[in-house]
Amino acid sequence: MTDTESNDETSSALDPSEVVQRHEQQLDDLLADVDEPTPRDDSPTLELAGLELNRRDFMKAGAATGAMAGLAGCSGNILGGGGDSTTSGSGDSSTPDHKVPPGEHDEYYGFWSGGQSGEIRVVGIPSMRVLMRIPVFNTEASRGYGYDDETAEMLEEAGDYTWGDNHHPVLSETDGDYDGEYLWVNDKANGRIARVNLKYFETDAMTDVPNVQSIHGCAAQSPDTGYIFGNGEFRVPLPNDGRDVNTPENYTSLFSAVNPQTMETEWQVEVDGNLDIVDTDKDGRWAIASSYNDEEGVTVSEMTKDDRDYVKAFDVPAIEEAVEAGDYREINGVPIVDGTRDSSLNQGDSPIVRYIPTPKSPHCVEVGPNGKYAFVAGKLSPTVTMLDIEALDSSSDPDDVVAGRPKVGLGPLHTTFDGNGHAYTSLYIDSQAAKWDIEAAVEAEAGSEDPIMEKVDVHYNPGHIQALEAMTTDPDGEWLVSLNKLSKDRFLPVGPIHPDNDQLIHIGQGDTEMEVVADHPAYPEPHDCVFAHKDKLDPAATWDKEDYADEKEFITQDDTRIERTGDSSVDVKMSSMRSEFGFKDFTVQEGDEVTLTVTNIEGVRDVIHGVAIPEHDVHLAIAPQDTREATFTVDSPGVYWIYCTYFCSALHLEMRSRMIVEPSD
Ligand code: RUQ
Ligand code: CUA
Repeated sequence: MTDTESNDETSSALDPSEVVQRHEQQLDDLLADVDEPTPRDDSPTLELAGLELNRRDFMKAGAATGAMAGLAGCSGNILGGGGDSTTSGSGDSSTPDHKVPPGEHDEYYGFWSGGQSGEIRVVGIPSMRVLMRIPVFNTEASRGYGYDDETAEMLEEAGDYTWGDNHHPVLSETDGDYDGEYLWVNDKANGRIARVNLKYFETDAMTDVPNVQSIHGCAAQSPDTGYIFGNGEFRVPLPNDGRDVNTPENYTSLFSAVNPQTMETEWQVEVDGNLDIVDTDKDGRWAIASSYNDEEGVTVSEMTKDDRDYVKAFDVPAIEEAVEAGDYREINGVPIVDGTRDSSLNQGDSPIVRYIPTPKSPHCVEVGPNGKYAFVAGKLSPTVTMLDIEALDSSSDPDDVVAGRPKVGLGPLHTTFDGNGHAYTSLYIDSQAAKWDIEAAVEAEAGSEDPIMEKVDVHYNPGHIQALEAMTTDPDGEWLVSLNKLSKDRFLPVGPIHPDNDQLIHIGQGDTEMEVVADHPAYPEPHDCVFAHKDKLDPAATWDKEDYADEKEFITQDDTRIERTGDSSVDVKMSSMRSEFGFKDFTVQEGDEVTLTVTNIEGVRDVIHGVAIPEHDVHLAIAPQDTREATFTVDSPGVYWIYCTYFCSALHLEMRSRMIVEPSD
């Protein structure tokens, strides 16, 4: 144990019920001075016969015990919530069918971050069908990702980690609307940002952001994707090279601005506290980041000691000016501007970073569709603090920046929007989605529940909540997804690791009652999602070989050849088509390093050929008109049947070639 750990933070040999008690106690202490929102007359209640439970008690423990889990099983009825099966039989005839008939397409693309799986998932909305998984920080054999030379090198150059923890997918914008070109996502585990090319639905770039350990919040600068912003969450010594290891007060959190094209980090800003989530206003001047642990502690009790933490509003042009003027220090090749409270750049009327106090260890920031307010959900405070973005510039008193503070319920984490002036906030502790009126919240007293219009139960413990195109200036309403961290009893039991539960909720244009219409088990642990109408994307049906002409040769049947490039290196280049490879066989020598280049010369959509070489850990997946390469060493003499792994025709099984490895003498 180091002397920075305190004894009350460690738990030795607690039995499971003590763990629950300890957690409850910890939350009770934290929430002691937080009033539970009074239930509305029409809101669901948990007053069951003989059971004196309120929702807060019930959900706070995450229904950890068997009895509670059993109770939760009835909650679809008891709590008056939506569907208690995969799809609810709605009584409300205004709710459209979310099912999409066979052969028909969904209206929206949903891009889900895949959490610890490191991937992006493409989900059709409203059907919630998973259409594709795009590997990002993970390797994925079915797409050959991390197996062909190009993607393997990209992963290697970005730190050579085998996994990532992706949280916040963001779409590229032109003129404030999705242009369907790229998606970026952060890696909380290793401080990386990756880019997915939406022509090919494939990760095409990745950067290991210097000087940070963890990137959490990730946002594209509106309206034209000027930067990708990344929040360094964990405070670490700067640089983290062994200095200051035992002086946490010297650790630092950095806000990073990454060039979306080159993926280089252009500048960073050092701040107090640790950064959490970030969004930008609609014209790109302000990047607004939430922050917890402004106490700069290293234990739970230290991190939650104060009632306030400080949102950091970064004045992007002012920071650019400071960089331009040489007002920075450079570490690991990146200009770092001092944005801490005491920085000379933060004195006077136009600080480069504004610090705005908000209660209490808040979690998210989302900027609403008209760009007027940023919504900061309180997490340990039952409120959402609305910041008036215009006042960031005009007012010197941070309190004047606060435009409203409705009391929404317990554990507010994220907020989303329809196009008609309503906000929807996820309540982690209450396991609910709260709908409220934005302008009514500006009018109301701070802490008022009057702006709350409706609450619906979700199952259980939601994190992000997203409505269609809610992050644009023109949200589409209609559907909202609640990404619930826990599913407990909602699905057939599959052992102790449960799926998450992404629930589809009908919201209409904000004029109808919310209705949970579908449960959707999700592989752990999606964090967030973002939606784009299908007309805003234009994915390629086959590869355009011009797109890789500078990097790889397109190999036709006629170009199929083998070339010795050195004493123990050889290039094998061949075509593939139904149902043969360019070579029926080829011969290499024991000890050779083989670079195999294979082109799929087909032009027909959806005819993919795979190239597997048994016992050599080689797998390529090659879409029509694409070319992939794999480099490997042949150490064992013998015959190896190269085969196609995609069932491409009736002669697929016969689509083979032989690699003959001759023994060296
Ligand atoms: S986080 S559940 Cu987006 Cu990483 Cu809020
Ligand atoms: Cu080509 Cu199977």
